[in-house]
Amino acid sequence: MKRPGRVLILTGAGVSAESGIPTFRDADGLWEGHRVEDVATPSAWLRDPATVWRFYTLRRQALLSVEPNAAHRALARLQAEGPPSLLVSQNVDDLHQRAGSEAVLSMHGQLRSLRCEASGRCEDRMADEDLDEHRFVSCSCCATASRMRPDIVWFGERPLGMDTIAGWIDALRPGDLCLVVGTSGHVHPAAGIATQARRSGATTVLVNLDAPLNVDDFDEVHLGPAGAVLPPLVEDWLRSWSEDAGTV
Ligand code: BV8
Repeated sequence: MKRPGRVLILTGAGVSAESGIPTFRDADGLWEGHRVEDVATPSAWLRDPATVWRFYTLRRQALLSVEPNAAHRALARLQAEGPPSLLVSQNVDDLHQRAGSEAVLSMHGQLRSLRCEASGRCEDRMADEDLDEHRFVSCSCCATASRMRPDIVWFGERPLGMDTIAGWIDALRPGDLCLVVGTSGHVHPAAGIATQARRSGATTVLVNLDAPLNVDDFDEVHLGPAGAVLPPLVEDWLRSWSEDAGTV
C-alpha cells in the first residue's frame, strides 16, 4: 500500500477485548440480564437511574484493573510514526489514551468522566476511589448541586464529534486509509464511517475477529485477534511507507 496522505481509524469493543474488557456481542448484549440497549438509554436513566448508575460505576471501577494491549499500542505507533491521523473510538474506556494515542475522538463518551445534568459540564472522576455504585454524585458547578450522569452517549443521543468526523471523511482522497478495528458494525452512525470513507476514495481495511455485518465495505479484511494482527501489519506499513519516502 502506498503511503496515505491521511489515516482515519475507527475502533470498537474488539480492540479492548484482549485487555479483558468484555465486548457487547460476547455477552450477547447482556449485562446482569439487562439488554445493553435497555440500560444505555436516557429513558432507562429516567426510569431506573440506580441500575444505570451501577452499570457505569462498576465498569469504571473495572477500568482501574486493566491495561492497554498490543492492539492499542500498535495503533498508537501508527499514529506517532505514520501520516496525520484521527482515531475515532466507539469505546468508552481510556485505553487508547493510556497506550499513547493523542488524536482520539471518543464518539460515545468516556467512563472516566461524569456530566452535570443541569450545566452539561464534565468532570474527570477516574481517580475518585469513593465513587460507589449505590450512591449518586452531585456536581460542584451549580448552586443547586445537581445530580451528575455518566458522560456517555446513550442510544438515541447524538454521538460526539460528528462534525469533526464528517470533516475528516470529506477530506479523505484516493490513496488515503480508513482502518477499522474490532467492531461488529451494528451501531450507527459509527458503522457507516467505512462506507462513507470508501465513497471519498479511501482504501478501507478491516481487522476483526470475524466478519462483521458491514464486511463488504472493506477493500482488505484481516480476520484474527487485533493484538496479534495489528503489530505486524503496522510494522509492514511503516516500513514500506518509509521506503516509499526514501528513508529507511
Ligand atoms: C443516534 C455507549 C441520532 C454506551 C454506545 C432507535 C432510536 C434511536 C436511535 C436508533 C434506534 N434504532 C437504531 C438507532 C440507531 C442507534 C443504533 O445504531 N442502534 C443499534 C443497536 C441498531 N444508534 C444510536 O442511537 C446512536 N445515536 O443514532 O442518534 C443521531 C445520529 C447522528 C446525528 C444526529 C443524531 C448512538 C449510539 C451510541 C450508543 N452508545 N456506547 C455504553 O458503552 O454503555 S454503543 C455501544 O455498542 C458501544 O459503544 C459500541 O459502539 C456498540 C457495540 O459495538 P461494537 O463496538 O462493535 O462492539 P460489539 O461487541 O458489537 O462487536 C465487537 C466486535 O469485535 C465483534 O465483531 C467481534 O468479532 C470483534 N472482536 C472481539 N474480540 C476481538 C475482536 N476483534 C479483534 N480482536 C479481538 N480480540
